[in-house]
Amino acid sequence: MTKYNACIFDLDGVIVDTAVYHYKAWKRLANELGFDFTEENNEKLKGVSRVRSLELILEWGGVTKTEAEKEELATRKNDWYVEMINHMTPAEILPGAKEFLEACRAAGIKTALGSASKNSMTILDHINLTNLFDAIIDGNKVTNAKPDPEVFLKGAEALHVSPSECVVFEDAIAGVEAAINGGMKVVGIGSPKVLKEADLVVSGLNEMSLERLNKL
Ligand code: B16
Ligand code: MG
Repeated sequence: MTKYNACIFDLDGVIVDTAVYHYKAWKRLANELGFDFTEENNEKLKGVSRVRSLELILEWGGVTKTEAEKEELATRKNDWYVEMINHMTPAEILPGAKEFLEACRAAGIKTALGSASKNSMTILDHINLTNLFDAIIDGNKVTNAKPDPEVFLKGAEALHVSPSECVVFEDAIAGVEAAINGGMKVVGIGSPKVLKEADLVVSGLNEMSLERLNKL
């Protein structure tokens, strides 16, 4: 018997590191607009939606754009980003992610994806992990961004479980807050100094086991 019936996984920073591709594409856009974009600022965009990311970048660059221009800029960035993720392979799956997903499923624990990315399906297909998720809730299916719990609550609903039966895996502060706001347990992926509110923090899914899950 397992204590929890479902695990919901964020994508970027938990299953794969797509932040490097987001960074390259945003930097290229910022440079075309005449300013630079640092890796430090890129950190602040983890888990943040595409539109909100663009608004923050324009703010940092001291640039104002109309809604129509913003739409064009977001599309331009996304085209470069998609070009890069189209070359992703299963070798880019973060250590332990596939193994932990398989262990969950073998133990009868349902799995869902809960990501802000509208490109989630493209990424999962390229890394060959689509089949390990019972439900996929991505940026195309939600209207409220994390820390709103919508993405995780929709995940629980799709898996036919209550929030108290779920454990969320998240690398972003806003994502950890979203899980807590949804009444779910949460495992932070990253630094305990940053993800202070998580029930447990590990450096990657390679540090997770069903035993640790049951102790939450
Ligand atoms: P897209 P996650 C997030 O993924 C990324 O961390 C964030 O940097 C990105 O802006 C967001 O997805 C939207 O991505 O432009 O592909 O729709 O961490 O929620 O899996
Ligand atoms: Mg993330």
